[in-house]
Amino acid sequence: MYQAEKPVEASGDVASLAWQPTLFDSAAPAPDASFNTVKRHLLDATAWVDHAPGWMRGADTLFATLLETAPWEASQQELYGRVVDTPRLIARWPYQRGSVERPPLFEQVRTLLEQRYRRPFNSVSANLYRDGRDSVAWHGDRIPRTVHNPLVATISLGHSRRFLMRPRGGITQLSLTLGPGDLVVMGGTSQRTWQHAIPKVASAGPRISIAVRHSL
Ligand SMILES: O=C(O)CCC(=O)C(=O)O
Repeated sequence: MYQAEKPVEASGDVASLAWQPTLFDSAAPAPDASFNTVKRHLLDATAWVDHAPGWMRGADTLFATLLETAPWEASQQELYGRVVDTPRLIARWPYQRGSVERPPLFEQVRTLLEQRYRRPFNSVSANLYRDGRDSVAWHGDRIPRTVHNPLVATISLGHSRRFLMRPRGGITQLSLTLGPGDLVVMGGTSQRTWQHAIPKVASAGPRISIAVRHSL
């Protein structure tokens, strides 16, 4: 289905996206080291998802910073033999790319996740869903088979969107509404035997998800 995404020149001024911060969240970004709000959803005997609502304090501030400073790129992908635009922008912070500095907060997030889940979280990227037409189709993250049961964490910023999970090729079994600051961690066999998606919707403001993965 999906082939590798190929970067193309980013178009459009992302900083001008219609963005209405919530009234109460102008705090400095800070993840919740206590993980107090986390709730585990057991998908089956081998796969699970943790959801911690509001885990990242200051989500609106972080949203505004990333919107302006992240290295957003448009890309294209081959879908059923046709080259189409990927319906979202993606920013990557590879270790070896000296010109793009990772925001220091990412290191704090990584440390907290590694302490809690006892696994390395060694890659970070972000998705920008500009409006309700942007989405991510059903997929499991493509992580080398050498990584046993990879963990994938996402932090949601900006407007709320629905996050769906289904057994590979099956019907939706979990639907979470992800609001600003929510943390999701998918674990066990969830990337191998389950799929996840952010479906298109008739209307939505911009949303960013930061994805932190055990992928090397
Ligand atoms: O935006 C999200 O919450 C999910 C992102 C995702 O599925 C991905 O980056 O592979």
